[in-house]
Amino acid sequence: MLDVYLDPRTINCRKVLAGLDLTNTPHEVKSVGYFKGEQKSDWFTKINPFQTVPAATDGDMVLTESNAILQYGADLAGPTSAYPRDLKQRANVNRWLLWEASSWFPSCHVYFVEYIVKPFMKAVPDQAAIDKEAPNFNKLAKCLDDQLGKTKWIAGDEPTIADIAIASPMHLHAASKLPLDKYPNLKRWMMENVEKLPCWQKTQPAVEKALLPGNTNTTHTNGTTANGVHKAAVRATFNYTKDVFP
Ligand SMILES: N[C@@H](CCC(=O)N[C@@H](CS)C(=O)NCC(=O)O)C(=O)O
Repeated sequence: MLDVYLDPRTINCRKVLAGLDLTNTPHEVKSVGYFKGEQKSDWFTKINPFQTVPAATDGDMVLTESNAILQYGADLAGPTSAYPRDLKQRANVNRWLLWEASSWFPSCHVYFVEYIVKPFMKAVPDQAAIDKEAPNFNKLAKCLDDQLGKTKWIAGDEPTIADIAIASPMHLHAASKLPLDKYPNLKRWMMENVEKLPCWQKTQPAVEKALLPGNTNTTHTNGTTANGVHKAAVRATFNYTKDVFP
């Protein structure tokens, strides 16, 4: 059995949950409380010395990297159009997965940190950081937009794990203020394709509840929220900018 260690409220964990659902991969979720810093705990460090979520195990094999977990999960599940077995089609999906991890995630993440994480931490977004990243973001978004002008999904006529991977860093695109209006094909793909997928829809509420200001996550009188997070503890332990960009 594939065990996946994750917190459904983070980008790369949400990616794994949605992607394993797209490929119908049987798996069991083991909770790691990211907002409590459990990814740095002794028990989890033994599984993933990098101290990041997600991670996965299958017997004595340990996998890190969300995209590697999606590739392995899809192969476990059996033939699926979400991760084609034809070598050329698969190579095309793989190159988008690598591009997402190396280029797209880091660029979207600047917007995510400035417009979501910082307000969440009661800090002020840094316009200079956005201005610095904008040319790179626009270059990458234009390439995506061109591709999505040619194909309905990133790698052809069917959704693949590359679509889930590329959509994940954009998952709160309105609140992140990603400038999508300039990229109609990219915006259409995100809002009319990806956001209509059941696997995507199922994984959205946890993210919104945890991260959006004015969210529906009610705080109880003892300070804990509906999903069990103590808001003061969140502010004390969750320093995304420091932890992710030390
Ligand atoms: N490239 C890795 C990135 C994993 C990663 O950085 N995960 C974040 C949460 S989305 C994390 O655990 N960061 C460690 C921390 O903030 O302490 C993947 O795709 O799995």
